[in-house]
Amino acid sequence: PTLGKWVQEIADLCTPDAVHWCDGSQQEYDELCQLMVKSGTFIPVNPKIRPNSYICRSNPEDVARVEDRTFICSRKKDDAGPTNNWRDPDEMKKTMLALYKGCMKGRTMYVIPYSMGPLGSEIAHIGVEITDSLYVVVNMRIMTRMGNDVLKVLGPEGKFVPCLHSVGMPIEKGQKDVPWPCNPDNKYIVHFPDEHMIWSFGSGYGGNALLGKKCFSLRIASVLAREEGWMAEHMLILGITSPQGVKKYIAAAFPSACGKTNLAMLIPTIPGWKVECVGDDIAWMEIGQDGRLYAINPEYGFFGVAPGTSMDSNPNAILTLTKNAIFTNVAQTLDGDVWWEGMTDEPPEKCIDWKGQEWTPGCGRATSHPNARFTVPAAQCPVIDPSWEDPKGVPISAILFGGRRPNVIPLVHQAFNWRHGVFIGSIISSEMTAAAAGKVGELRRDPFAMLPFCGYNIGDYINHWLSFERKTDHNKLPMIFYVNWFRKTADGKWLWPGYGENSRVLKWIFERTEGNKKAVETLIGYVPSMNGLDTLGLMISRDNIAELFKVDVKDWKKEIGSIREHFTKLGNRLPNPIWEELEALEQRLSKAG
Ligand code: SAT
Ligand code: MN
Repeated sequence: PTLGKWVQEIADLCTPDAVHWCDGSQQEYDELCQLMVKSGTFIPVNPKIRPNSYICRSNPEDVARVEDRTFICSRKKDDAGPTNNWRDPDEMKKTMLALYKGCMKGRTMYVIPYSMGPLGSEIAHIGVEITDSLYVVVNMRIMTRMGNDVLKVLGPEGKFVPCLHSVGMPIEKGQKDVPWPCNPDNKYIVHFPDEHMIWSFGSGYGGNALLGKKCFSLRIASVLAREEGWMAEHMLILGITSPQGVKKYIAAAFPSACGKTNLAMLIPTIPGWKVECVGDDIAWMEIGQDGRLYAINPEYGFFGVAPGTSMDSNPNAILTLTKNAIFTNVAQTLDGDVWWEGMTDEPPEKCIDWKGQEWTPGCGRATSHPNARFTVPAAQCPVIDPSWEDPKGVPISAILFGGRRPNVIPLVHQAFNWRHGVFIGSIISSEMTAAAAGKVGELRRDPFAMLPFCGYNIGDYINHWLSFERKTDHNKLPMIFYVNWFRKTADGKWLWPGYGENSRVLKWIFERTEGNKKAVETLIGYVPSMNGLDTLGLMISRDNIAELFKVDVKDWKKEIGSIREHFTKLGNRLPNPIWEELEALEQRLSKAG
């Protein structure tokens, strides 16, 4: 009844031509895809190469998340905190109601009941997205568990997060629709944390429009998690098995487009080790009955960055993409397949680029947008973890933080303890990527890789992290590490090969969680001892290894200034223990010279 009433209210407001309740079936999916083929939104990929797959080209003004158009509308401004755009919720509703009025004219309104997390899992939550975008419907079917089964779990009185989305482009009588409707001048990605509600307008792309993902599973879920004592994090989850058959799970937070998908399904280069994938973007975690931290992947598919994905960089992703995939803003080859920068060594002789124009090598343009994406069912991943749908989650032994830093941050270091680990998470810094509209390459601090995704005051969020120290035995909490695959030499060459070779770092981390002593204490944490990192068979000079683990006092002293500036910006709710960690680091550095 609550759901029906809300759907009716929205239909009255947005005045669509029809309302369609999504049942989530394959037949429905196929029919909707066919509708988009007919309208020119979808181009089928050659079915002999990739069955049941489509290419989609977005409006060039709608290609990424828009952080400056993303709002947290808590009652009090302070509860959104210094890292979020805030607007008064009543004002925002007024503005948006005016935009929503009649906005679905000429379109069908789709109602998508979906579950984040395995149906019926205690950690799972239900949302209902209303949208006028067919693209959103079919992507949500890949990214979430959606349809009739969710309504059954919801029942007549069940709680759900209402998510309203419109591309903001009504079709007037006699007007022809466009392949990618949107409203570039009026984008709003809005969260009402006090009501656990999401309103989005004007964009059809990724996290702006697939509201189960960043909007629900991170921004609103982080609010729920704080209220209910769990964690909603921007983390991949992987399982790693040693040659002795011991299996552990690791969660890792990196900013968008920093290689979470690659790490989550990596193929180790060291013999006998195996990595399996639970999730590539989001982890919901809570303390289990045994006092350990358990994680689920609330998603059902991958929405990964296409450019750079190849049989070399991420073979398991390529093998996942052999069917049932949607490719957005990639190129189409002459034989009707997809291509993007880095997919193969040689570019195609000719292709149609992501804007629909003919492309030849050397023409000076890229074939694909740098934030081009694939959407694909997670279950198709050849190394999907057998426990990836376990409703109680998987026990986490280590948490990794990381970002893109060409210098200063070593390849890997381990926090002294949980509190120091929280400090490390709070200072993550990374060069910005094309995942968000903005200044690509510019360095920014991105605490816990949650800067664009934390739905409340970041100081309170960091305090919530600290509180886990009191929720369970310290020795049952995951160990915390900071990794940086992106170190470069002074002349701009990679210091570390990355990709599958990162398994060497995972191995060291695995062994640390078993109490291995192959580490030395430095001013910033533990790093591998001289022969601690397994480099057998790797062509890397001892100088480079030394460089990768060097803790340069001068560099770190400079870093202190930048961290202090960052902390000051995080505002007066930043917990004292975090300031104390900074002071302790500063003291260790000044004693060292
Ligand atoms: O567009 S998304 O927000 O889903 C992708 C990302 O930024 O990680
Ligand atoms: Mn992400």
